[in-house]
Amino acid sequence: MKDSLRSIVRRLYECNALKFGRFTLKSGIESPIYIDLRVIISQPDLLIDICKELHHVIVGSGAKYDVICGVPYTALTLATAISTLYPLSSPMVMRRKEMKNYGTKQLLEGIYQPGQNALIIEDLISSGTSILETALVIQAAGLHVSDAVVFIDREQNGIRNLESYNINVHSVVKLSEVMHFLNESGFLPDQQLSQAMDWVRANPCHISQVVKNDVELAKLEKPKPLCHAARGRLATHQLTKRLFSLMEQKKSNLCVSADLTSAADILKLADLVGPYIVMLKTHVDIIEDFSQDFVHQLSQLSAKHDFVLFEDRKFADIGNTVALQYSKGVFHIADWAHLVNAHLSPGPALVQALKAEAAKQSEPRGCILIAQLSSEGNLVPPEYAREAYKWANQQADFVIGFISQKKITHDPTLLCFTPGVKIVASDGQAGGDGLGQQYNSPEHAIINNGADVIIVGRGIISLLDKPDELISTADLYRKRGYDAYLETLEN
Ligand code: S5P
Repeated sequence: MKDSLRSIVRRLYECNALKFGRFTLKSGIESPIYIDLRVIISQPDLLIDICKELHHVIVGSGAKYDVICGVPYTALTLATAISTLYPLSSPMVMRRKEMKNYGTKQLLEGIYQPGQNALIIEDLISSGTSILETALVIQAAGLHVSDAVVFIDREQNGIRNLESYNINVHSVVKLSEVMHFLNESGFLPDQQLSQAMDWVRANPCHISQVVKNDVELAKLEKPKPLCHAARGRLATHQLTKRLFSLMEQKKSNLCVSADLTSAADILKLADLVGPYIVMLKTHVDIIEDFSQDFVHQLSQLSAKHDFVLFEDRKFADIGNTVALQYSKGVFHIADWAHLVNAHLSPGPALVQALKAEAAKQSEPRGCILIAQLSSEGNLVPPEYAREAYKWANQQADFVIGFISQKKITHDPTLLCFTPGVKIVASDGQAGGDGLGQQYNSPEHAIINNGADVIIVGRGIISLLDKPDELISTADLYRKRGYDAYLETLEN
């Protein structure tokens, strides 16, 4: 333990913030340790030293945040001190524990905007319940919480508990380190040390059931839907902004899937449907006469009609391989595709590798994660959706959304792209293609399942030989998709 921390721990011990003996906790359980960090509020020097250590960990954690929020009450003082010690990096918001019965009735005070990131500050973590309660209030105000920084980790499972709620907790010091230091300094006899260590190990804490229920409720509660323009303003990724702006301008949420095997056919399709779409999706590995000239012409059409190019490569290998598949080979995908997609199964390094390749391009590049598939009997497990959301938060400068049958998050800056869409005579479920594909109508995908962009292949491209019909059908998908989006705004 470094000297500055030793000095803090010694002072905490001297002011009875750390006690060893026999104590009955609020829960009725007997404990050999009692930690009460509230006393630090009366010792400004100690408080400032603790805040400097917390700030050191905040910087080291790499957490991205716009505001900080202390868990009331003790950590409110810590957050305030951090905010005043480091005013440029740490504006503060404050969580109320009780709702006012006058005025704004808000539970989060201060200046903030939906879509911003909040970093939680806490003095001590046992189960993680208090941090989670605070995160819920912050999230209800429309901000994201991905990280929390605590001074002492009691090592009773709190950090792991919060991991399953997508909150990474970084601690300054662990309780075992504190106790070993006190033991070495002669304050804590060997026997008491081993008793306390055994007790900590034998008493893991759990998140309170009440808060667990609140989390489930919060997930079900749909925030008021925002229009494309508002979501575009909140987004930080250039391609997300561009897509929302195109959706607004073209009154379209249509992506056509150009699953054709001839370069000329794809170019013909792109030119015909260009005015009605926001995105064109390709599978370049099915083109029999692929060439760099084709890519050049396709990019020109993307500029002419203003749509985004999405190569549906579904990367699914180790980082080194996907990096090569993305930028090398015959296709040089990174050179021309604004967006690509990736499976989660190989692990997050795959996305990092793609991102590193993307950074070599002069134009912005983005990635869509495959959270769910449309095909019957697919083996994508339900946990992928939660994991995909976590990765999207961690790589917000690269991941713009998900391929998914249902909206997996109400985060307004992340897009839900839904394939398996077809118009049929009857509404709702629209059958399949006999090869595992399962279709929904545009209305079902958008209104019931929360799609932001519908991906349509054969429902449109099968009409390539009848250009007039192809155009009117593309426009019909555009109109039905956009009307369905407008209906979601009214609900
Ligand atoms: O879950 C999925 C994911 C994708 S990207 N289901 C899909 O069908 N897709 C792709 O969307 C698929 O590879 C194809 O290119 C397109 C759907 O085509 P359609 O002809 O069935 O509309």
